[in-house]
Amino acid sequence: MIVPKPLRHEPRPGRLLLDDRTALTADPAFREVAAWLREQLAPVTGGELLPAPPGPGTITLARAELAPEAYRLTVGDDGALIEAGDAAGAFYGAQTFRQLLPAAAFRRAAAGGPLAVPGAYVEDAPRFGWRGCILDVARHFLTKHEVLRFIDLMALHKLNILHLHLTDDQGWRLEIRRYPRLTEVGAWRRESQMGWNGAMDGIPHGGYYTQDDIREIVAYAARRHITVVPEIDIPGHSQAAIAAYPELGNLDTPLEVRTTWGVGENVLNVEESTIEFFQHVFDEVLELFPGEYVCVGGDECRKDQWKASPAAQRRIRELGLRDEEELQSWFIHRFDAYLGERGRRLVGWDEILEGGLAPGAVVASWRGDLGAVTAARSGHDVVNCSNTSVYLDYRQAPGDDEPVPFGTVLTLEDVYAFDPVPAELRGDPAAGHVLGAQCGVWTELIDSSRRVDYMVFPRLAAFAETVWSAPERDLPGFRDRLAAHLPRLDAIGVEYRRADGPLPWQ
Ligand code: TNX
Repeated sequence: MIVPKPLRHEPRPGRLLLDDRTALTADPAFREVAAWLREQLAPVTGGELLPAPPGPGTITLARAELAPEAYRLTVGDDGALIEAGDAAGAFYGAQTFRQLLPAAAFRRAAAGGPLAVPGAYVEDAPRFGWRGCILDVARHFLTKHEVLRFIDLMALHKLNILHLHLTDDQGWRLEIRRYPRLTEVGAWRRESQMGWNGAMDGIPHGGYYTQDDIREIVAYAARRHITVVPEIDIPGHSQAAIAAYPELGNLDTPLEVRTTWGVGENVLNVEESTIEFFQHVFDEVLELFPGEYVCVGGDECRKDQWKASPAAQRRIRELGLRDEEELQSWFIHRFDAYLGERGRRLVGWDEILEGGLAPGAVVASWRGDLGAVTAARSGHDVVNCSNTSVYLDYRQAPGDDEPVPFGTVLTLEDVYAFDPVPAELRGDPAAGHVLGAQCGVWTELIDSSRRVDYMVFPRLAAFAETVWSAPERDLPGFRDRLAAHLPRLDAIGVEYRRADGPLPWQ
């Protein structure tokens, strides 16, 4: 019972017994995957899984002519064979192999006897190349260790993109050497609003990642075949940066790091010095994040201050623009050009479609399916992040006892029914522009790692099937797989939402 569902999974005669003498041998191209698998299995078998020639009882990672990320796994009396064409495929084969073991194999202690792996043949490859999750560490900070743990949980579900939302009105979470106040001031807020419209809690909140922390997170993710896509959200959602450097804003009066939720009116000004400031920020971001994609946000930028600002109006006239929408588009284009010159691709929320968009830009579409359809039809690659289907900050049930009672109800079944290719695009060649999907973990009301667990699991298992598995849906089959999967989450120590509702919550 493997999650996400593989393309093919058949029982085979025989079984493999793992114990402290089990050997593990790998093609040199898969050395890192072998090291990772040893780290997972050694505490459980009590052995070192030393290399040995393929033979009875041995786990072998071998190369084969297979597509990127694809793998084949064969288990029988004479051992386990994981075949792949690249290290990512070998890694996914190793993840599936772990799931063939009893759930006790997900603990970090000896299983107390040999572990039986039933004979099996698995053939597998992902449906989409972009299998992502947005983690908002700006509204509520997650410690480095919590992020590393989250990366492991993503990898268990064969996700490969961590979109890290590093900045917002309520916090700036990334050390920038050139502008230390971004974290000295921008990483801390006085208090937070309780509930979407609630009273203030009076409790200071904050935290940030040093550049060394980020290098560690990126390397840790890379070893699990996950690319971290950083997001620095501009020109809206920027109040924490303006609090640190008031010259970035449109007002004469100082601002504090925002303490309430919702879409704020404090946005960046459009001075050349502000664009330069953020290009300097991105210079450091690009050093830290080697992946091709870099997100500049671009969502929910209110135009009130630009309308009232003589400087912004002058800019509109100088550039011959029609209105503030075009000003925002011009702003985003500046960063598109900047990133393009450095061999990167811009990712932005679907508002970047308004007022024209640079051709290479990738649209992260969040407002239902609409942005995805528009972006794909106009020839842009798109990642479907639909808030009506995969926003995991939305409540899971209507009850008053939901610990995070935000948004419309989005059940496990709703997430499972999601298709990254919107219905309107089916049969349309433009569907080829859909790179995949990302679920969203926005954290206005998710103020701890425990709550992340509760909101994300087990819905992440359903989401993983929508991006990895074949498009056909089989809800009873998914429920069976999930029944086998939950004990794995229990063994890891994930406090997921139970089918019968929340446990008493402090
Ligand atoms: C919309 S998704 C936002 C976020 C919020 C989220 C809450 C997006 C681009 N903007 O800033 O956190 O809704 O669900």
